[in-house]
Amino acid sequence: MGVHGSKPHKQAQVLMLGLDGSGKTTLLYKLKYNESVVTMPTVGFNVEMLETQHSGPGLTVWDVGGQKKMRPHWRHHYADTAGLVFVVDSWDLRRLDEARKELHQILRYRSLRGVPLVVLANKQDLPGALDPAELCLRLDLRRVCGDRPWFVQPCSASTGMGLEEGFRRIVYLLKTSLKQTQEDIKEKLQSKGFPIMAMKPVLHCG
Ligand SMILES: Nc1nc2c(ncn2[C@@H]2O[C@H](COP(=O)(O)OP(=O)(O)O)[C@@H](O)[C@H]2O)c(=O)[nH]1
Ligand SMILES: [Mg+2]
Repeated sequence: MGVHGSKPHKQAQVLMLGLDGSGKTTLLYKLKYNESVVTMPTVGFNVEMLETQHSGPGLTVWDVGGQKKMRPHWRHHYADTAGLVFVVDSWDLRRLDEARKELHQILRYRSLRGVPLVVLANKQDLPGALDPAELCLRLDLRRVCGDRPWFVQPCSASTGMGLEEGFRRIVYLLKTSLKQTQEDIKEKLQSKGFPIMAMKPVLHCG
């Protein structure tokens, strides 16, 4: 992952959101080029393609500006989103409540129903950063996620720790939720008396 080059066969859109300053742009470029970049507040968005291993879907990752005035634009990206990554500054306890409210609002959108979520508990290199279990409680994730597939990944965009794992996790959740959807469709068809033939997977995963 993180290697740029030939375009992978299938692309899945991953929307990366989070408050301004949580580290979205830093982590995107750390992951893509293994470079620490000096960031400016993102106005608009950055978009990068990431390849994954074993013929999994490639990821098109949208890093959308997180300043308050940019947040109303987040929803324009929801319709095409296969996976959500929400980045949190685990060290900045003063803004956790704001992060929780924004995340809960996102998850209420109809078009994002059931879309897998990975919360990146960023800035773990800073002393006093909340660990994933604490963050999970503070963001009230268990309740708000319901039966949506989700995971909290500790990481540091500065050192690179946990970044690949976080994006591998979203690929894993995408694959499993796709399988689940196919199972649900099969079950529904069967219950309506339709004969079941081998279903063609929508997305071929490795
Ligand atoms: N210590 C530390 N600083 C980070 C980390 N990730 C981002 N930052 C810093 O946090 C600030 C905001 O980062 P940026 O990527 O612009 O946040 P964005 O607004 O979410 O895109 C910058 O000064 C980054 O250098 C991290 O994991 N650890
Ligand atoms: Mg940014």
